[in-house]
Parts: sequence; structure tokens; C-alpha cells
Amino acid sequence: MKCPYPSLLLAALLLWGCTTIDRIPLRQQRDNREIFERITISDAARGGSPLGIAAGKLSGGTVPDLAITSWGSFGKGQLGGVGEGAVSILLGADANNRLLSTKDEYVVGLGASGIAVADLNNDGKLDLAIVATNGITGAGAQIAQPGQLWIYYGNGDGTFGKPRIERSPIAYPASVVVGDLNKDGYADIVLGSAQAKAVAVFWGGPKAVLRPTATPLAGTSRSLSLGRFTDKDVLSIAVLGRKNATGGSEPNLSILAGDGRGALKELIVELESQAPDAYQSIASADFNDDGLDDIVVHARERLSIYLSHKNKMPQLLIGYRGQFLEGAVQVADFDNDGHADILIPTAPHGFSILFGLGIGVFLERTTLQLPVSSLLAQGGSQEGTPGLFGALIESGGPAATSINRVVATVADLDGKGYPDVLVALKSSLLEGRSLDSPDAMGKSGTSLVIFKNRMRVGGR
Ligand SMILES: [Ca+2]
Ligand SMILES: [Ca+2]
Ligand SMILES: [Ca+2]
Repeated sequence: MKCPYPSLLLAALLLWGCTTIDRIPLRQQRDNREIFERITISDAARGGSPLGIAAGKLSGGTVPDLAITSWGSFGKGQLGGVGEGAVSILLGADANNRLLSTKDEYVVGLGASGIAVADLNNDGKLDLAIVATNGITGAGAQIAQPGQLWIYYGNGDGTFGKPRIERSPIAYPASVVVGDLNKDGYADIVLGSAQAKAVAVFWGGPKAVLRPTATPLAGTSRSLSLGRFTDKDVLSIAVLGRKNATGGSEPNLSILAGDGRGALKELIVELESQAPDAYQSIASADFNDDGLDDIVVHARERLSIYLSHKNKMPQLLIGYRGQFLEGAVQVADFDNDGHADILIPTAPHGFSILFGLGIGVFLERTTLQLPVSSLLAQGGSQEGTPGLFGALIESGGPAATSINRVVATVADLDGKGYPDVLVALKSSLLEGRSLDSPDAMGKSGTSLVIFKNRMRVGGR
């Protein structure tokens, strides 16, 4: 494999990194039993097929609230039928110090999956941008259009008004990220799709006007990450997908480099391997503290760091081997040392956190295990059966399959500077639940597992 060395001083460290994670001489393998406290909130939300989770101060408090999407809710049925998705709002710790309490549920088109929290209309209150992959609403509705963007504008108290529904310019969108790409002060909404060789951007504007465009790409746009990859002052879009929407095709990693005025120019990053279907997700952060965001690429058996260089293509620095699960790799500073760390779903059913040194290299890790039935965990996912962590997708176009992914986000639940890990999963997967319970149609709810970061107490 390639493992280029930016300097001789780093060579020894990088040689470590070129081996597997397990063989890295860990200075101190942190023990999650000491530094993360696991809390399970059973049936925290309705809808048994969670596919997205996001955190933000939706109710205007000092700690974040949560929003969890469910592909098909079969819940209240505000639109009069089965088959609609939903988003559940969970309020953060209140005066009584309850950790999270369920606030409300709102309808979304079928296939509610990716979700982002941001102020989309510049009123100082956080809003929700949610992708409905299929976009069906109501009983008996035909697939009117392959995919929608649903926006719920926040009232600032954790409640939301009527949804705004926009047609997606790309088919079957599943992921969404938000940022101001053209530096006009209005948030822009980016949608990605595992089925379309393009990204969609809804350009924000005064009075919440949204102008949608589709930008063609060399590959599909399964996973998105916004970052300052080519210029410290300009946001660009990193996109991971496949060169064709069909299975077995080669992966593609592109940077849609912004110019700060709304133009997007595609740069294709040379991936270390062209193995089909191995690549899962990307995330970005400044891993070597030079002011430019770098990219972490999550494959099934490999985690790779690509460092950015001004006006050049990001290049592979280092790779770590492991057995990684489907789900999104994420970045946060878990030990609050100023260096970005990585959270990645890891077999059999949990996470690894890799602690960064600030030079693009990660030397320590800790593991977090989910309290799921080991019997189910061995099952894996098959088409037509409930996915391990995610949803049973009953029907509906190319997305008709079970999704077996870990749905998690990172947020500092108590506001003390140490991020916690929040996982949404089907309640029927929890340890001790009956394996033959009829969960597939959303009859059981979504549970929340919180890994509360106690590093400030028992850490370094
Ligand atoms: Ca707003
Ligand atoms: Ca903008
Ligand atoms: Ca750190």
C-alpha cells in the first residue's frame, strides 16, 4: 500500500499507522467502562426504523435537543395513511435534570432518512432539513417524485409549524448537509443520493427563497461532507459514491471545490483502493492543524486519512485496518485537547474512537459496545428482513432493501465541552427483548443509547 511520508520526523509514527489498528502500540488503550457511561432510554421515540439523528438547541436551551427520523413511522398518520415517515423531537435535559424527554413527532414523506439542523431562514431559530428518499405521503399515494426535501422551520421552543416540501432535483436523495457555500449569509442545503451521479444544492436566499440546482459528478453521492479543503475561507463539498449506481462498480471520491460565489468545480481524489462496494462514508475535519479540512474515508475494512493541500488534491496519508460497520464516520474532539478525533461504527456492534495527535495520525483508541442482542448481531441483514440497526424498507423503488446501518450523532449533552455519542436504534434490537416481536412494521419504537463522556472526570 501507499503510505507517503510528509517528513522524516513523522516516519516512525506513520510506519505504525501503516499497520493495523490492533497492532499499533497503543500508549494507553482507554477503557470505555471508565470514560463513557452507557445509558439506554427504551422507546424514546415512535417509529421503528430510525435512519437519521441530529442534535441542536431546538428549544433554545443551553443544551442540545435531538431529532430522529424514521423511514416509515406508522404512527399518528397526520396525512391519513400508512407509509409515511416521521421525525421525533427529544428535548435535552430539563430543569428536573431528566436527560431527554420526548416532545413531539412530525410527519415526513416516506423514506425519512438524512437530517440536518441549521437556521435556514435567518430568524435565529434552528430549523430541520430532512430528506424523504421516496417522498410518498398519505395512503395509496403513488410515487409522485423520487425524493423530497422537507423543511420544518423552528419556533425556537422545540416546536415546528407546517412543513415546507420541495422536490429533489436528484433521484432518491438520502443524505443532507447544510452550510453557506456562496458566502451570501444564507444557509445552503446539499442533498446526496446513492442512486444519482450528482448532488443537489438548494441555494438559500432572502425570505427563505430556495433555488435548487443539480451538479453532475463522476460518481454517485452516497456520503457528503462540507469542509474547507482547498481554501481556508471557502466551503467545498466532499462526495463519496460509486462510478455507477449499480452494485459492483468502482468507488469515487470527489471534491466539489467552491469559489465562494456559488461555482462548484469537481476534483477527483485518487483513492487508495478501487475495490467495489467497500466504501461506506466520509467525514472531514482539520486533522493536522494546518487550517485546511482533511478527509477520513470509511471503508468496510479500512479507515483512511487524506490530507488536504492548498489548491491541490487531497492525498492519502495513512490507513488503519479494522472491521467496520455501515453507518457514518464522524469527527469530534472527544477528549477536548484541541485535536480532532474519529468515531467509527465497528464490529461486532459498537464503535471505536480514535484519538488524534493533531498531525493526521491516531494512536489511541477506545471502544463502545451497544447493548444489542448478540443473536441478532450475528444475523446481519438480508433483503426483506429487518436490518440489524436500522430499518426494514418494505417497498419502494431502488431503495427496497433492508438497511443495516448504525445511526449515531455526536453532541455535548451537558454543555461541558466533552462530546457524547448518541445512537438511535430499533427497540427490538435491545438486549432482553423478544426476538420474535413484531417490530418490522414499526410497532415497536426507537430506543436511544447514550455514551456519556466522562473523560473530564476519569480521563487524562
Ligand atoms: Ca430558522
Ligand atoms: Ca448561501
Ligand atoms: Ca481530541
